[in-house]
Amino acid sequence: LNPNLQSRGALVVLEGLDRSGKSSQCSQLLSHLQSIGCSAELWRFPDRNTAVGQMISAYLSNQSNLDDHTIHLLFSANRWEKRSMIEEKLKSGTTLIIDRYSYSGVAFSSAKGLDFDWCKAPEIGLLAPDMVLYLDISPEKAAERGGYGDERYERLDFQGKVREKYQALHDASWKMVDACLPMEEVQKKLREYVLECVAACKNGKALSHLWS
Ligand code: FDM
Ligand code: MG
Repeated sequence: LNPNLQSRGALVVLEGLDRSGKSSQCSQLLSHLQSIGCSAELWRFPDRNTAVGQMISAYLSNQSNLDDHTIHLLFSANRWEKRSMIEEKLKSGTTLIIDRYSYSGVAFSSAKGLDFDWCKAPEIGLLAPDMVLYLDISPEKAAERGGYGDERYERLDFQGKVREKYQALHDASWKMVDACLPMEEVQKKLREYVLECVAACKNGKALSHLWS
């Protein structure tokens, strides 16, 4: 172990379409990490608890209407308002599992027709995840899982567009997991990836920033 390298928690992001199983997989991951004595927390974006988050929540539940650019920037602001807390957590040695991050921001807004690079711009400088785990599912299969709720974006045709945008965003650092595998198998794969990532961060892997 190089003594100049700082040991820290890992920033792990789960992404995927609605009904891909992200939220259940995230909570199982959290329990697993905690059960093996790893300090970990589960966060999600949007974080609906802040003032900005409440505006986002009202928009998603169709209680308010906002210009597409405006809501995009609010989603981004919701990450910026948590940026320093994320950094503190990681530096204190806590691993963060985050349900959605900047990739959702870009995929959902650009799927509405906003310019892809314009959507990426406000995310520049946020902490880059150490690992992105993408739960891959077709919108048709996702819809079979008991259907969508009635929030904005929970429509089959729109989810198809979001998936295309996710495909344009993903790079070699993403781990693609087939979300149609049995839940336990998905969880097993996720655990392997996450443990690998936690170990790398413990051994001094440096934090980086978007978009890297
Ligand atoms: N969403 C989520 C966005 O459009 N932009 C973002 O930056 C984020 C984080 O919000 F439809 C969308 C994705 C989803 C909706 O998310 C609410 P949850 O995970 O379903 O609560
Ligand atoms: Mg949802």
